[in-house]
Amino acid sequence: MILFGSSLSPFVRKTLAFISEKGLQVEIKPTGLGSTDPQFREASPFGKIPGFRDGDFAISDSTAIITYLEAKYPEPALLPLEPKSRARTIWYEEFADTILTAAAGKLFFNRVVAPRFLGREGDLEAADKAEKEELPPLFDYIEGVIPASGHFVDDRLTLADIALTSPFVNLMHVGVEVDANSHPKTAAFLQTMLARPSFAQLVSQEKAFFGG
Ligand SMILES: N[C@@H](CCC(=O)N[C@@H](CS)C(=O)NCC(=O)O)C(=O)O
Repeated sequence: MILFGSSLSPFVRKTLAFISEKGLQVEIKPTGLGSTDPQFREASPFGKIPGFRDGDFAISDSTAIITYLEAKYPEPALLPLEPKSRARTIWYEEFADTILTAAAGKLFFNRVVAPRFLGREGDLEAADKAEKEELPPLFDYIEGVIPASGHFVDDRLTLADIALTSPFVNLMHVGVEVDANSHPKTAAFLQTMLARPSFAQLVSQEKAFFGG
């Protein structure tokens, strides 16, 4: 199996952590934004990362890749079968992928991606505004819904936990940490998740990349 992308993308990181939690191996083909590599574009026609290939099957989109892998390798089950649990897992994944990543992405894109990878200044005002206005209600929402078990669905590890952790790594790279005083359950959740080998390895590689 081949995954095209870079774990600096929250979508790629989510997919890689999922693959690791499944106990699967994947070859990572480092692929940046805008890559025209024909192999990558065959998997990802609109050039978004991650792209994926398994033999003659190629597809893009983190959710599509994860759906394929969960169906092909059902154990350990990371996407519950019970209808309500399954729907909740997908809700948290969607919340993480769209609402949380949309806000976190404004910080990461403008403070990191634009200056470091695109050679231009980011919109720092937009980043500051997202940090002050968009993130706080999202952190409050997460703190309010996290169960005592520290797992979002079924009191065990699911895709929901993996998806919710990933964008926080991008926030970490721009110096935004969850305050353990105001959001203790979220801070504890992230500490536990980031200590799992599935995330710890990726995060240490990313920190090394940023010279940390
Ligand atoms: N829904 C997609 C989103 C993928 C995505 O937007 N990736 C970004 C990087 S974080 C990207 O490739 N952007 C480049 C572009 O939009 O051209 C997924 O879950 O994989």
